[in-house]
Amino acid sequence: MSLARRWPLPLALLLTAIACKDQGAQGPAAAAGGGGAVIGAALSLTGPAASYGAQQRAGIQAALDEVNQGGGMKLSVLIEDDASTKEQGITVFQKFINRDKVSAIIGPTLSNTASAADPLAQQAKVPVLGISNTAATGITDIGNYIWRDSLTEAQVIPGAFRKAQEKLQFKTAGVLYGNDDVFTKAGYDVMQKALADQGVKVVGTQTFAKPDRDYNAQLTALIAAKPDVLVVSALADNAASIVAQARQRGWTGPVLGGNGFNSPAFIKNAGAAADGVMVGTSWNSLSQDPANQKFLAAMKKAGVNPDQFSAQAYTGVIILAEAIRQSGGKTGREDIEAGLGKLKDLETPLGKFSFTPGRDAQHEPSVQQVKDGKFQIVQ
Ligand code: 1QQ
Repeated sequence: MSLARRWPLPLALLLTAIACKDQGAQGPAAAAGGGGAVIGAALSLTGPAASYGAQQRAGIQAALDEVNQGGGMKLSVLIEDDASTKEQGITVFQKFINRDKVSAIIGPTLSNTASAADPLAQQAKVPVLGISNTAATGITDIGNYIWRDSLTEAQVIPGAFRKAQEKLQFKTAGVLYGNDDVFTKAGYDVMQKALADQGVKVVGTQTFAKPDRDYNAQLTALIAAKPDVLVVSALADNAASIVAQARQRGWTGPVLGGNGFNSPAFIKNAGAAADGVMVGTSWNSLSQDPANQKFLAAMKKAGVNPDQFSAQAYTGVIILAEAIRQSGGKTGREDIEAGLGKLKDLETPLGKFSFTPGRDAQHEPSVQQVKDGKFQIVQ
């Protein structure tokens, strides 16, 4: 059970701050005493998105060490648990904006939480940099203070599905998606359009909700419709059980996932059932670019197995440091906002990074497939 559910919210927040401090991130005291910019990071450290939050924390810490060791700049990051919920995300944003008076906010982890919390920052004119929000609409269009370094499902899925169709030659699909989450619903909309554009006939569509653990009714119906491919929009925990239960029900065909699948936690929890699953991704783990090699070395040093989420979180800190540089070292909210607007072609682990005019991410996506228990980039 999460901290947030067992204890009243203020105590849960305090415990999270202490827990984070123990694990190396800067606590409020360190941040206040050190000068420089203080950034708030709202990450899902408990709840259904906790596997992403752990990776994000590791990526932020690695980038922070690098920026601060580089000299010339001092950044502190206050990490708080958004508990994978809208309610806790709002509480954390209010604390960052009003109490900690942060210069900018990183996160929150889920689009679902961002849709509720980001409007508070927009209203207070605090720049927000999403590092994993992929719902195509309803995030950066909240307003001009909302930015993200995560490619949307609309930027990734059509290309990934085209590559999958080239390899697998499917003509029909069965679709399963979560209908209680902004990201899983938005991902479904993009998937449905991509399939239609590719001339793939959807022979069945089923839904589930985040708390569900048994998907056998939905899977039985989908498999009975004999699709060539199973398409799933789900967060990592649900995705692992869905794929495992599909294999148990005799499904041997391919599975295409959305961004929720891009976590080693999905592979770990699905086990051998994960083999063959294909998904579009923002991070090319094989990239030989110096920025990616630097990121990989930092994660190795930290003893963390890197993934897309740690790469995007690491990139988030590098982007904010560059925004401060673009503003001549000034760290106010308006300075960072202006600096983000000037940033262009920044070398990052995600590739050469710029923002679109709508403050979304602009860089090359990749496709990966699970083979022998690992994500492998599809060439
Ligand atoms: C979102 C996502 C999740 C799968 C990852 C955090 O992409 O909520 O937008």
